Order: sequence, then structure tokens, then C-alpha cells
Amino acid sequence: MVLEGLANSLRDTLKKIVNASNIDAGLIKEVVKEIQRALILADINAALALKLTKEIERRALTEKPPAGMSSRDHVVRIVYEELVKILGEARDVPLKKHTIMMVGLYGQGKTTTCGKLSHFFKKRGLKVGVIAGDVHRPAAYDQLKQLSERTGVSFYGEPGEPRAPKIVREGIEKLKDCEIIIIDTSGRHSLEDSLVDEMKRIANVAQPDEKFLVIDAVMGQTAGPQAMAFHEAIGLTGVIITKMDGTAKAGGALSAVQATKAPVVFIGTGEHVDELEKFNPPGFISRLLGMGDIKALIEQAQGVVDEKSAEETARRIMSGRFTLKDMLEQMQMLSGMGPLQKLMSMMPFGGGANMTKEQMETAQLRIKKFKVIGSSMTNEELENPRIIKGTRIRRIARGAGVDLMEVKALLKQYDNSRKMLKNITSDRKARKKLLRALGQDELE
Ligand SMILES: Nc1nc2c(ncn2[C@@H]2O[C@H](COP(=O)(O)OP(=O)(O)OP(=O)(O)O)[C@@H](O)[C@H]2O)c(=O)[nH]1
Ligand SMILES: [Mg+2]
Repeated sequence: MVLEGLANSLRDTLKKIVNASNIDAGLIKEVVKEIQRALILADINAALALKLTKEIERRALTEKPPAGMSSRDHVVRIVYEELVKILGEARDVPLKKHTIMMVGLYGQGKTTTCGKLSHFFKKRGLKVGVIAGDVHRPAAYDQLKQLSERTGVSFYGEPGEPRAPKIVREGIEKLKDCEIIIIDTSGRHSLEDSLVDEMKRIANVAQPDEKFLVIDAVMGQTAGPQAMAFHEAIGLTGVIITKMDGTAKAGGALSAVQATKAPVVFIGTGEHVDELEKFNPPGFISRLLGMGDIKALIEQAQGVVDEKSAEETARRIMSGRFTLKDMLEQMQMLSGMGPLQKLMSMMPFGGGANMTKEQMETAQLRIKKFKVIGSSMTNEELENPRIIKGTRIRRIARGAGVDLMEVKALLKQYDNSRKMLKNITSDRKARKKLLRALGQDELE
């Protein structure tokens, strides 16, 4: 896991809040100190860490929890919200025709990330081509060519040609039927004039929509000034931080780059082509803090999940109507609340109260994936999943960035759940048992 040390200490701290018999100023002060220490250990700028924890303390001591939320949950929610703030907003990645130019210093991961991005866009159904624009490092051509063969995307390069802009011009012409064109470029030891000059000439020829700076997480807080310097030199549209898997300094790189106005768009979390993530601060922090419960908490605060709607769904389910939308909503609640939790334990996708931590985590991941797939569906499809066939499945998979198989798996899951519910609701004994579990005598 990325930033494992930070994750562990934050989780320990949150546990302290959740297990406290009473939330008082003393506890809040203690917790805030611990968070501060954890942030500094993760290389977050000390002044920023101090500002952040002061704000957590202020809010925790002065804000009243919203109706129906315990003060414990309220404090956890404040910690979450403030941590999300230092990482900024998620940046959109358009799934349409565009050209991407990669820049950066030596060995930061440019070429590897070209391969990862190819894989990312190809998986989402786009036709991708890469151009070997690094003319200085002899092995760069072969490295990118091999990566393109592995990911199955088009490749253009001219071994031996010393003029990068020429290669890029011809590459763009040759790859013109590709929707995504990714240009690899040379690195230098530092941001020197010759590098700036070459980047500018390539950018002139390619007119890229994106100029992504690739930075190694090990740079820590110095990633901030570096991003700023590149931004001033050639105008970046985003930053990709690589090797997030290997260093405790990742927190420093992430937060420092965030402060420069060039948003972090992706993070690299390993050497393989599929170890690239779209950077999404709320999701990132949720995972850091241990996801599920937090997410449910936040939604509870926003009134998305309330007992009334849960009861209503129970009623609808018992009357035999159970849509894909119902299933996705209930899965979301699996992480912890509502009268339907008991019902969930009887469902094939539920698992029940006796799940191990690992099973729970696998279930959480599955739920998350299903939710993403669900969000690519129209309302009509959610209400009436029977219409989801052939081209709709393809469209949904593409929108969610998943394989067709995964959409089919969700539909299968729905089908099984529906059949099982039908059995329960038509079997009098089972129905009685279920109603008792729900704490209700009879539902119309
Ligand atoms: N663990 C880990 N290693 C990575 C990641 N991204 C890149 N690497 C490794 O970092 C090393 C350098 O990556 P390259 O892609 O060659 O870097 P580059 O910026 O193209 O380097 P030059 O072309 O020499 O400037 C390789 O060994 C990669 O496998 C990542 O996210 N995690
Ligand atoms: Mg390279």
C-alpha cells in the first residue's frame, strides 16, 4: 500500500477516537498531535501539517455534529475532510482524441509511464500510439518499443535519428489514425537550457493537449520547486508522480506539487504497466484511513443513506421489486449501517457478520468496482437491467474503464440476488425469518 506508515498511524489515531468513551478537548488535542507527527513523518511540510492540524482542532472543538451523527463520527469526518483539502481536486482525464507529451529529468519514470498510459487508454477502448522522442539515451528506443509490444499499441521511432522534433513530426503523421498519441522525450540531470530548448521545439511540432511532468516520489518536498520550474519553462498541464510504492516521502511530493497549481493527474504505484492510478484525493484519503466506514459516514452526513430510505427499499424488495439500483444502494450500505444490514447477511453478495477482515476488504473492492460500473449506466438501465445487452454492455464497460466480463459479472450477481430474493419472499418460513431479522412483524 502507498504511504503505509502514514496509513497505519492515522488508522491507529482514528481508532482512538472511535473507541473513546467520551470525546473531550484533551482527547482532541492528543489526537491532533498524533496526526501532526504522522504527517511530518510522511514528509508533509511542517508548516502545512501544523496549519492542517490547527484547523482540525478548531473545527473539532467548535463545530456541532449534524443531527443524527455522533461526536466521534463527526471528528473522524473532520479529519477526513481536512486531509482531502491538502491534496486538492481530482483532475479529469478526457477519454477522447488527444496528444500527450511526457517531460522530466533523468530516470524519473517517463518511458515506463508512457507504457502505463498506453495501457490505461487502451483498456478504455481508445486506439493508442507512442512516439520514441528520446534521442539521447541509446536504449530508449528499444525500451519504448518493447513496452508498446507488451501493451499492444502502435509505435513510431527512428533509431539513429538525432533530431527529436523531426521524429515527432513524422510519428504524428504516421499515427494519425490513433486517438491517443503519447510522446516520450529525453531527460537531463537538471532543468538546463538545452532541455528546455528541446522540449519547446517538440511542443511546437506536436502542439500537445497535455504536457505531463513525470516526477519520482523520492524527491519528496523538492518535487514542488521542480514542478514549478518546469511549469514556468514550458507550461505543464499536469504532473505524474511515480514510485509512490517505494518511499515514505510520497506525502511530501504529493502535497508539495499540489501547492504549485500543476495538478497531480496520475500516480505510479509499481513497475508494471497496470500500476498507474488516476489520482483522486477523496478516494486516496479514504483508502489511507481505511475506506468503507468513512465513506458511509460521509454519506450519512450528507443524508444520502438514511434509515427511512433503507426501510422503503426493504418494503420494495419484500413486495418483489428489486432493481439493479436497489442492489447497488444496498451494497453500499453493507459497510455498516441501516436495518438492511441483517438482510445483507443472507444475500449472496453480502457475506454476513462473520466475514474475516480479508473477505471484508475483497467485498469492499468488489462493491467499489460495481459502483463505478453502475455509475456508467443510465437510470433506465438501473431500473430495468434486462435491457442491458450487447452494445450497452460495451458502452458501460468503456465508460467505467473495465472489461466486458466485469459488467457481465455485475449483471450475473444481480440475477442471482434477484432469484434468491424471489425464493425468500415466496417461501413463507424464510419470509418470516427475514422479517424477524429486520425487526418487523409484517410488511405490506
Ligand atoms: N517501483 C516503481 N518503479 C518505477 C515506477 N515508475 C518507473 N519505475 C522504474 O524507474 C526506473 C526508471 O524508469 P524510466 O521509465 O526508464 O525513466 P525515464 O524517466 O524514462 O528515464 P530516462 O529516459 O533515462 O530519463 C525503471 O527501472 C522503472 O522500472 C513506479 O511507479 N514504481
Ligand atoms: Mg526514458
